[in-house]
Amino acid sequence: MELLQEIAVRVEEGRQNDVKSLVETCIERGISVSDILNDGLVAGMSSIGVKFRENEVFVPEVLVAARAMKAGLEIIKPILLREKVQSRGTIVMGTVLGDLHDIGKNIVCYMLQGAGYDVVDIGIDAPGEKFVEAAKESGAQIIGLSSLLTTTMVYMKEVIGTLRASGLGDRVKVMVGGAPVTQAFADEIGAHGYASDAASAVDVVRRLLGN
Ligand code: B1M
Repeated sequence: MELLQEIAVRVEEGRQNDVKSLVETCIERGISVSDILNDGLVAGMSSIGVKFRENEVFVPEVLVAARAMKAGLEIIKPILLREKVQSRGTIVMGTVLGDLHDIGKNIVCYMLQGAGYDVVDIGIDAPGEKFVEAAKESGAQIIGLSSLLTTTMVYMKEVIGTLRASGLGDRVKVMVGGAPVTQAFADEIGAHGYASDAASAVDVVRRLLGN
């Protein structure tokens, strides 16, 4: 099997040691880090993302694959930064105030990183000001809000209000997601995008950024 294709398969299988040594072999053989990223690591993560959306695999497999992808990413990251391979954009991601659920949010972060975006993960229980501050510092184009509770999803609207009040409202778009969140709710609170799962989140970001 071709090396890059094998990386994709091993990412899907969650075999992080294999991914690491394959990535190292690719680097030794002079394969470009963009190819390793796009045709190996990202290809594997995209494939697992589609299977996850279609209920062919479940959360544990996605987390293990994400870890394997991250292990490979860590090796190429310094070279990527040196080579200044252009990031496709920056997204601030967090779980809103009062909410401690982060498994889904973390998967969304991994998928976005796997798709070539920079992600600033501000964690859980995050107030609106923290999203705004992180967006200012990082120059993010998108803020991603996750919520798993019907009691905390209402806070998303407040975050959008805080963003508008900060003056960043014109430049920074808002994507929302999480089990109780729907497209209708996203429209109601004025979010720019809604994604029901991690693979769709990547599609939404691509649409919002036009890349
Ligand atoms: Co909680 N919990 N929980 N819980 N918990 C739920 C969400 C619940 C549905 C369980 C139930 O009652 N059936 C219920 C919510 C009810 C409701 O509001 N309608 C609930 C409750 C009530 C609570 C507590 C209040 C329980 C209590 O203490 N009495 C409490 C609240 C704590 C708090 O947040 N303040 C609580 C606590 C916890 C734990 C800490 C024990 C733990 C969280 C651990 C952690 O996250 N580190 C936990 C868990 C694990 C769950 C369940 C079992 C699983 C959630 C999960 O990780 N799913 C959940 C029941 C369930 O969903 N079956 C439940 C897997 C994950 C991959 O899916 O998070 O949906 P999900 O993410 C998906 C999509 O939603 C989407 O992509 C992800 C990947 O495809 N997505 C986005 C998510 N964020 C996105 C953002 C995007 C785009 C897409 O763009 C920005």
